[in-house]
Amino acid sequence: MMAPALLSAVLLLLLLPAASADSSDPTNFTIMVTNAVTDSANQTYSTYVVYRGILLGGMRRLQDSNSGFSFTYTENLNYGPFLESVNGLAGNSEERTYWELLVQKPNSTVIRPDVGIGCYIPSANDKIILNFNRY
Ligand code: B12
Repeated sequence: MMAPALLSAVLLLLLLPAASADSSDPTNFTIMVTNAVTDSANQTYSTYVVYRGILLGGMRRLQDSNSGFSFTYTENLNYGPFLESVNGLAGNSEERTYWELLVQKPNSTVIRPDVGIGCYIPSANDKIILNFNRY
């Protein structure tokens, strides 16, 4: 029979690698900028968030790294950050254009999240699609 202290030490050693893989590895994903209005060329960037970090954080990190990616947002009282412009191109209510948030999952399905950039939590290998579109 194993002594309780030894048993605890063995259990801890078995559990530690799993715990650290969860919380200390960055979650890598890409951001693709597309334009359904003018059909201009797509641009793709790579960034990351910390464990369970929000998309907005990964976008800020990318902007701060001088990758050529830039964006602005406005603050909505109820829903938080509303993505206003990407790489100098802004949505416009008169022209009924906006930046749509889509996500291509690693299995290739594309979802349209029901939250914005301040609430969406990227998963590893997501392709975040910022798509200039009409409504
Ligand atoms: C119309 C609408 C839009 C229009 C708004 C433009 C316009 N001038 O009409 C457009 C098409 C741009 C839009 C876009 C999006 N929307 Co919308 N939208 C609505 C809807 C149907 C009505 C809003 C409204 O007119 N309210 C009445 C007016 C008087 O109140 P208001 O405060 O002035 O409304 C403003 C805000 O709602 C804001 N807004 C609209 N959507 C969103 C989303 C986010 C994240 C933010 C911060 C603000 C915001 O735009 C409105 C006009 O200025 C609501 C659902 C509902 N029935 O309420 C969803 C809703 C607000 N949208 C939602 C979402 C998720 C989005 C998108 C993220 C979808 C996507 N995946 O792309 C994008 C935003 C992306 C970005 N650029 O950040 C969610 C927000 C939930 C949440 N907790 O985040 C809602 C609740 C619908 C849902 N799925 O449940 N939306």
